[in-house]
Amino acid sequence: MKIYDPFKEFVRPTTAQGIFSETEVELANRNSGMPLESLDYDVTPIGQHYLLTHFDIPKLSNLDHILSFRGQFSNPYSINLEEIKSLPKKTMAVTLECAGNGRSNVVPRSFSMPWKYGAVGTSEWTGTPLRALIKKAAPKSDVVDISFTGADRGYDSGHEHNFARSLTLKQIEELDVLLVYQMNGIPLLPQHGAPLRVIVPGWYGMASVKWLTEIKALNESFDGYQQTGTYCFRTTRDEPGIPITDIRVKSLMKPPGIPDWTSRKRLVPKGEVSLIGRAWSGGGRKIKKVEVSVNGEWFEAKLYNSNSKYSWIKWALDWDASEGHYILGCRATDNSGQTQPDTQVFDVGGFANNAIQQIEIFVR
Ligand SMILES: Nc1nc2c(c(=O)[nH]1)N[C@H]1C(S)=C(S)[C@@H](COP(=O)(O)O)O[C@H]1N2
Ligand SMILES: [Mo]
Repeated sequence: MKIYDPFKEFVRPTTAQGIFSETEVELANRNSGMPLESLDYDVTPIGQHYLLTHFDIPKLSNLDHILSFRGQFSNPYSINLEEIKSLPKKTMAVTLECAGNGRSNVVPRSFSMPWKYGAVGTSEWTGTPLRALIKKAAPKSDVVDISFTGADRGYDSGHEHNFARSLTLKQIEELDVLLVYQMNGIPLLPQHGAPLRVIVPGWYGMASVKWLTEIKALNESFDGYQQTGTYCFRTTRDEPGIPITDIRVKSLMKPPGIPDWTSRKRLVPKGEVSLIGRAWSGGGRKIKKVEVSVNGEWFEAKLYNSNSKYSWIKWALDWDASEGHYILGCRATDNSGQTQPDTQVFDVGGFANNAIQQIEIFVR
């Protein structure tokens, strides 16, 4: 039997709709999603927040951890966690969503983490604004990109690298980027990036580098694999693609009633049913409207405010359910007029799928 050695020759696996391979199941075990009933919370309890880790979770020590500023800075320096904690503190509620959320529903499916709906969650992130630290390092005048490198290393599609992403100075100026060491009021857990991670509010999760060790100023465009090889919208494999940035408008419903253990279909008692869920958009855009569909008929939901411009909001609708079989869905519209599509436009990597969720219920 031929041994497949992905470190020598990368073969891109094909997928079949509705059939998931053992490797995809293993990825789905490592990278758990938020249970949809957790849509009940403004702030997702830590153990219910989704996880996406490409390589291995590095074992790092809070005591020894050092963040280094290198490359084209006039004042490169290193700083430890205690020093970072003594800087001005900021806590922000931010909804994080993986760009691969919904990938399983894109046909044909890209062979990667097979998310359904759960790669989203909202946390109270505490840290210090990145802007001031970069300013102190003083990027030289020809700097075009700032890269952020994590301690985790591995292979993706034949490329060996540490997980790393970049932002331009202008993006750092405009995006309220935080260097984070606490999640929901407690120190970051190893799987969420301890001791130190980046949070880029309003962007898909890939920008929020975990296990941050190095910030580097570059006088040419950053071309790391996680920036240019993946996380780009593509209609064919070979095109350079369009970099993925801010989150598309989206909403999800907390599945009503009770589930069947394996099929996850729902049984709902007839009468008044309170349908609730969350809606969010990227780039600090506000949600203007959420509509709920019951077998294709639309009703407008009530919206609740959030005190953070980067956090999802709650929506609710009371529905008088009569006996029957239903498909429920919800659709958010943001203040730029963007709304969710019925079906997703194809993307090679299955990224940023914000098509309307479908929940199958039986009312008795
Ligand atoms: N160093 C590092 N940072 C990373 C990743 C990673 O694999 N390594 N995954 C990214 C992706 S794709 C997402 S969606 C978020 C997930 O953050 P969470 O696991 O804390 O929810 O982290 C991002 N930061
Ligand atoms: Mo992600």
